[in-house]
Amino acid sequence: MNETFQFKLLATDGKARCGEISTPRGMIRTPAFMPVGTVGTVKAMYLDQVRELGADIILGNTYHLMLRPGAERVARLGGLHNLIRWQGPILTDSGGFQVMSLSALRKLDERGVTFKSHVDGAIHHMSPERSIEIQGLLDSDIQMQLDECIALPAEPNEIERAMEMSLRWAERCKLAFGDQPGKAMFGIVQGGDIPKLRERSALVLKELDLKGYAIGGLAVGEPQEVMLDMLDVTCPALPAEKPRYLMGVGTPDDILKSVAHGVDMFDCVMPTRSGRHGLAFTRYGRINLRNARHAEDLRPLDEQSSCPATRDYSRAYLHHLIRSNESLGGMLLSWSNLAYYQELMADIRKAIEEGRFADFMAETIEGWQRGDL
Ligand code: PRF
Repeated sequence: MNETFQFKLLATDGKARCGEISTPRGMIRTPAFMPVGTVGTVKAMYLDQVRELGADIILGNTYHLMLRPGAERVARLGGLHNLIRWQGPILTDSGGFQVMSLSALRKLDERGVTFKSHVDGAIHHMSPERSIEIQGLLDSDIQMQLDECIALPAEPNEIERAMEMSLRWAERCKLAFGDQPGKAMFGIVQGGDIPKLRERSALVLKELDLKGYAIGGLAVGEPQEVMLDMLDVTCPALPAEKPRYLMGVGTPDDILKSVAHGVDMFDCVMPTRSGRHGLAFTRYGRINLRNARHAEDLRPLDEQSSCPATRDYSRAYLHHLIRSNESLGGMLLSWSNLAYYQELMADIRKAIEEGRFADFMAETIEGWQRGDL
């Protein structure tokens, strides 16, 4: 097993890239989709299932885990991997993004972010250094810098201020992280929907010579076209030999198109959260199982799938479970959706390796549009 963190590009096809990140805890095949395990569980899934579907890495959240069960407690319990029984690599988000979206009372300035816990109302302060310390206590393999993400639309001044502060925080996080050969700390490109700011953010982070780069501040209210335009200016400004991670994205369509622009890693609650709400992602596009038209439909979601949830259960039964608020409904649809996402990533990697990514993308989108009826 490799004792250092390394990224190897295996093939490119247009701007799309296929590669491998090796870590002491295992290999991550890219383009990769990382299922979200916010509080130390990929909701409604057994981690054995998650692994079996082909996920090489999962994501955890600093914000949630620091509040409950607490970072120091996780460390005493032997680290996050041992606690949750996931032996592969884990990436943790730094906390700032979740503080801003989940905490009712919060204040952010140069020193970091102060906020009121949504669990017990206690006041917490998180500096860039403390975020890295917490991610270390969790024993996270890929740690993220603390950053400030601005929702769009926003004033250019505000976007620039947050981007510049995020750059200063990147430097502080790099220093706090130090030299850990088997682990990585990623910087996060910000800059909203302004190309010049995106370029500057990427260039300054590039000079910090980090082991990987995330692209943040996208999929926060802007049209998909704007997100893809920002990838167009950001990706070429980042070093080709380092992995690129588009945070919090997205739908299968977002993922496919972002791969075409040069992105290597993704995470999103979409497959699990939508699954719990009755929405299935399939080769035929989205199917809303709450809809009455499925009440007497004995067909499975996709008879050709290798996932039992997708292949063996009738739409009528899934409809009934979702309408009855039964936990099994959310479990089966989370399973089916994560299977679809992982299958999509495997197909994407294969298409890039075989130099037919553009054709694969066109066929896949056509399949979603054609539907199954
Ligand atoms: N920053 C961090 N986490 C994030 C984002 C960000 O900008 C996003 C934006 N899509 C999702 N998660 N730290």
